[in-house]
Amino acid sequence: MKTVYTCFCTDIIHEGHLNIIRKAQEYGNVIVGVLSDEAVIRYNRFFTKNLNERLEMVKKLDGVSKVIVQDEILYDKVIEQLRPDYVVHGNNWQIGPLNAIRDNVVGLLNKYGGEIIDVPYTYNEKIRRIDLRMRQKLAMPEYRRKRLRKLLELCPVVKTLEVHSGLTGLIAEKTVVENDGNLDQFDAMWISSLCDTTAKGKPDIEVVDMTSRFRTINDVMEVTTKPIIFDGDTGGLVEHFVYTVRSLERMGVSAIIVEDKIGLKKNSLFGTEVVQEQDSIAHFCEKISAGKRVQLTDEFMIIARIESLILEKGMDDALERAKAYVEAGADGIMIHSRRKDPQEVLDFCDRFRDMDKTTPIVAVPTSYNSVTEDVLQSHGANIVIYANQLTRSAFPAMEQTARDILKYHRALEVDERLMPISQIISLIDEL
Ligand code: SPV
Ligand code: MG
Repeated sequence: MKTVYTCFCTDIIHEGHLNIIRKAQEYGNVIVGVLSDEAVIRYNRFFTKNLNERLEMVKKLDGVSKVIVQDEILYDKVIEQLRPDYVVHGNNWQIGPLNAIRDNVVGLLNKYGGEIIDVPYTYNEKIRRIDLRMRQKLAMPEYRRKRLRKLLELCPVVKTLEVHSGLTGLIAEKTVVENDGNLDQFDAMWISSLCDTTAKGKPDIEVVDMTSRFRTINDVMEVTTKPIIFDGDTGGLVEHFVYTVRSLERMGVSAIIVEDKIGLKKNSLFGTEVVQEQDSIAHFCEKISAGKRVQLTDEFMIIARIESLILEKGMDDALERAKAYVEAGADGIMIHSRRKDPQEVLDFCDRFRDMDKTTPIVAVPTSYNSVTEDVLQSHGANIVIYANQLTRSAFPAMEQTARDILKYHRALEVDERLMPISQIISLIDEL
């Protein structure tokens, strides 16, 4: 009897999957791989069922002789282990980023004469609705909120992109790339105070009130499923901060990052060029503890952001604060720097890890952008935030277009660098 392998990356079985199994049965004994959480998060949406539930779901299907876990997107391990005569998959993997996986399978099967069977992909209105429903479930607060903690367990580094609108949210949500034969996507979204206020044409000085910031969150949440890290600036008065924590947690935000500045906060990238005051350790600890006290779930995170390096108060001050903030209940530490050289951030990470092996570290490599995620991770960073690059790339493009329309008195000259509307609207899901 020949062996047929197919991998299911799903938490719901529909006629498309049954069709694959029927087809596979024509070739031999059917083994189904169930893709692990670690693997799926690099190119698809999260699952709403855990691995055991997914394994049970597939075991119940008629025509399946064995179920295994496939814990990598690429098939090297699983094909070496099973040496299937055939690998069956929907032909949707012949196009787009999934084609990299197909190429990987073709290469592996060619080594010993295995064959690939591309089954016409079943996609109809019913399946579209099922898929949409699963996505919308993931957007619900109870599914979304806990996902950042889950990602911290699953990912070597949680890749986070700045978003400030529904459209930028969709870019963070849907961008998947193939790179060196592997697939990748962002894990989480950062609602930056800089970019949120810039999009509203206002300075980054806490002048845009929380109600307005929450509207941005809501716009993003309406169209995405990925977890959200909210830039809470200084958090304001302790008496106000507790309300912010409660609201964010209820909305399904996963974390707030609050910085240890007080009074009129300015953007950190100005450093000491403007007057900015750092909070006392005792008062900032009080703020963290107050936030932790009002939190209702174990899922929400309050991450303390240390401005000592920005304000040139030195490494020892940064480390002393990190220790105190964790003791006050902080679920993570963000260390910020405006140097071009990543060394001071890496030194902080090393020294913090000497005293604390587990508290997540967040890094924002805006000015020290030569550092890679791998290097940050090797020094103990867990979350990397690309805090403003979407805004900074969109602004010059829009400004140039405005200039050129004025210059030519028509839009023809700018047209070739514009995305067709049909492509933009293909990003947007219809209910
Ligand atoms: C933001 O994105 O608003 C931040 C990061 O707080 S930074 O602008 O570098 O201060
Ligand atoms: Mg900010």
